[in-house]
Amino acid sequence: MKRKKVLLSLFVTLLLLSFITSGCGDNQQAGTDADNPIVLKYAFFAPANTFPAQQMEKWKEEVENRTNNRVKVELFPGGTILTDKNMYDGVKNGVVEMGLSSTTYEPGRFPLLGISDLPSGYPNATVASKVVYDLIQEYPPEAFQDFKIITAFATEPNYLMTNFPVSTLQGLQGKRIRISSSVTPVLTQLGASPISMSMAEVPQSLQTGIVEGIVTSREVLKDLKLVENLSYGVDYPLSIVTFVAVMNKNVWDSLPSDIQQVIDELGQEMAIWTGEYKDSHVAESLDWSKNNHAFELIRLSQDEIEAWNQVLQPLQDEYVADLQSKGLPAEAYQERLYELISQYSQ
Ligand code: 3IO
Repeated sequence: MKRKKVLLSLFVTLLLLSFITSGCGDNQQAGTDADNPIVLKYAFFAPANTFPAQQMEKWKEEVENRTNNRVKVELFPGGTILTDKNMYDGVKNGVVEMGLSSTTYEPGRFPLLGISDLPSGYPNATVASKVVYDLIQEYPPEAFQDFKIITAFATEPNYLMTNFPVSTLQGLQGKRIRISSSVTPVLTQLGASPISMSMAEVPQSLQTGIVEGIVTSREVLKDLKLVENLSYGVDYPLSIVTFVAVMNKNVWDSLPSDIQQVIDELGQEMAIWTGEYKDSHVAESLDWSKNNHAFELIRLSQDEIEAWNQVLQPLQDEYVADLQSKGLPAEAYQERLYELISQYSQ
């Protein structure tokens, strides 16, 4: 009797063991070969044909190639999983492994980045992206402490685009103009009524007349067909918008070190690639908009340029002084900003 019982329990144990080991076979460590890749879901708030989403496609291609497909990247642009409102929190909470959003959309959360977003004389998106990428490495934002920063880049300096012609400050007073939220003081200084919203909401707001114009980079005239509601631009460079792509920290820590190395190598490369893509795309969009939609870029008179300079000039210094008085290294950051702009503009 007793012997039968022992045999039975031995049999049950062996059966369990075989279940467990076969289970292990299916769960073989991901990332060791292309048949069992590490899957990274990567989300963004705006449509797939916009430049930040094109950056994601390029990153996916490079990471998959350079890891021999041991990593598989799944892209979710268009706000399908996370929007600009919950992107970074969603990544932190593990809704997706990676997310791309704009620090400029979140006033107060990234105080030092707010300095480099204000008008600083960037010649184009390539220089702005290189500068912002370096600043983020040198001054890692506290709000990203629990994230791995994957890459960062920026727009070209943004321009005012409207459905009515603007050639003076006077003509802008009280107009409802969309801008991204951290840089609304730019429009307040110019005398307009700023309305902040995500780029994802811009097309409809223009169509329904909620706003009469926008401040942003000019590739969206073509990519989002905004030229259908915007006939004029003012040829005066304003603030930039900064983007940072992040990965969940636990996911990052779990990656094999050679895969981490591939991703780290791509950080600055992607900043440069995106800046260059963006600049060529802006040129193409402007040509297309002028030729197909009679879009007009208005040059300000010298007197007007001086008037615009005068109202905008104090903005950055005042903001820096405020942050400095709160104990942040704002002056050092600002100094480094101009050093990097001049270094990368050569
Ligand atoms: C942007 C955001 C999403 C898709 C395309 C885009 N082009 C420029 C931006 C930055 C932005 O939101 C802004 O306020 O200029």
